[in-house]
Amino acid sequence: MNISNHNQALLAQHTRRLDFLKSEVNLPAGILQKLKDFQIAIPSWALGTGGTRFGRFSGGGEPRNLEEKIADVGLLHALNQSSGAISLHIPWDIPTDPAAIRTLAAQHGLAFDAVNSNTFQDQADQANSYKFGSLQHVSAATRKQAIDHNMEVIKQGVSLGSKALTVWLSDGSCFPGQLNFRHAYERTVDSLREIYAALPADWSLYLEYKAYEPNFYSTTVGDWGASYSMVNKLGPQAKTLVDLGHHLPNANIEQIVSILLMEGKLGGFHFNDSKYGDDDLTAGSIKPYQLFLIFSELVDGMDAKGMNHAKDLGWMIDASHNVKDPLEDLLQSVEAIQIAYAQALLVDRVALEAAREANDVVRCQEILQAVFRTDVRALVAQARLELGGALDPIALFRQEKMREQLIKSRGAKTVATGL
Ligand code: PSV
Ligand code: MN
Repeated sequence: MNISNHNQALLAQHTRRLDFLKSEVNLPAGILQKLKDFQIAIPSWALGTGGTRFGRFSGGGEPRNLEEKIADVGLLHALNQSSGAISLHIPWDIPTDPAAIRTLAAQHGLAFDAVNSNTFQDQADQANSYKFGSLQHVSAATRKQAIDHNMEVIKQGVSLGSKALTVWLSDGSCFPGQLNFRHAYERTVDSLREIYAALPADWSLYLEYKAYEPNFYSTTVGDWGASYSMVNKLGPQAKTLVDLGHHLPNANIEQIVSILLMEGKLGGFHFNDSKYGDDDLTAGSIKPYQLFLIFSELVDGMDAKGMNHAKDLGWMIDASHNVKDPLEDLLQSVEAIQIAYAQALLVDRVALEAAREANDVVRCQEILQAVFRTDVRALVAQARLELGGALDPIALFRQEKMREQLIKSRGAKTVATGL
């Protein structure tokens, strides 16, 4: 891939755009370094075309194994220099030779982000079914099986150098009366306690919540309140994970984030976008203003606590849908996240606070929207350029016919593991 030729061809236009931005906006010191440091983990399950329950339309050249998934993320990282980590889902991805997998990832400049357990599907060789839940299950044997699985995932993660376990439970109920909510909650906490006890000292446990699906009446970890109360019971290494698609319609996610951060219990993020529910659409494709407002709260809350933006929260994408080339889609998601982050860094917090204290509602909106309407793409591209990435990753992906090459080497009918 010839990144420098590509950049050379676009350099004059890029410089013009960046100069214009600099003439319009005062760039705070260190903003480029912050953008350069900010890495967003790619989920291994987003590298193939996502399906719905109605069908799956593979675009071809999908990774057939973990090695090929790592190669795909390596390709993304080479293009944008901001996707330097991969998040694995066990057992969709099993590192049979962890040392070799680590070496391969390191060759691509990749680290291993949070490992994800899966007790929402039954595996062929498993003794007890998760049809009626896993960590909440009425049967102690089923709960134990799910706990053991999580412990096994921690072990796999340790062998790869991961530092966090993400637990998402589909546990809940489909009909009123089916479940004793209190028992389900208590059993889940007890099971989580056992998993938490198996965490290495430098690990975190992220407890992800979701309002509904696949259960349609109740979900045991259904909202941030349930997750927050559980992680508080577990201990300091347990934190809440916010997946943008997991809220009831119109939830004020930026406020949720702000409160969790203030309480020291925000652990990580799954970025995506949606119109209706857990649609798994490209980050920033439907509600870019919401994404910016979320980042504005994140930057404000992290700065208030002196946190390191790049390292102190887990940043991951969790999106995978039916119609786009997955790699192009991920490039779009990463860029949308970086744009929102860059804009959040540009907010004049002193002026905003002063306007708030004066109850100047109009001014508050002006301050935020002036930033949101500023085109910061040249700034994000400059960060990529300085890191050795491509000025226009998607254009280069297409120019170099990368999907065609993947189809040629892997075949047109490959299907990656995942949903
Ligand atoms: C569930 O909808 C979820 O957001 C969880 O993070 C899962 O691990 C992931 O999607 C993949 O199915
Ligand atoms: Mn998720």
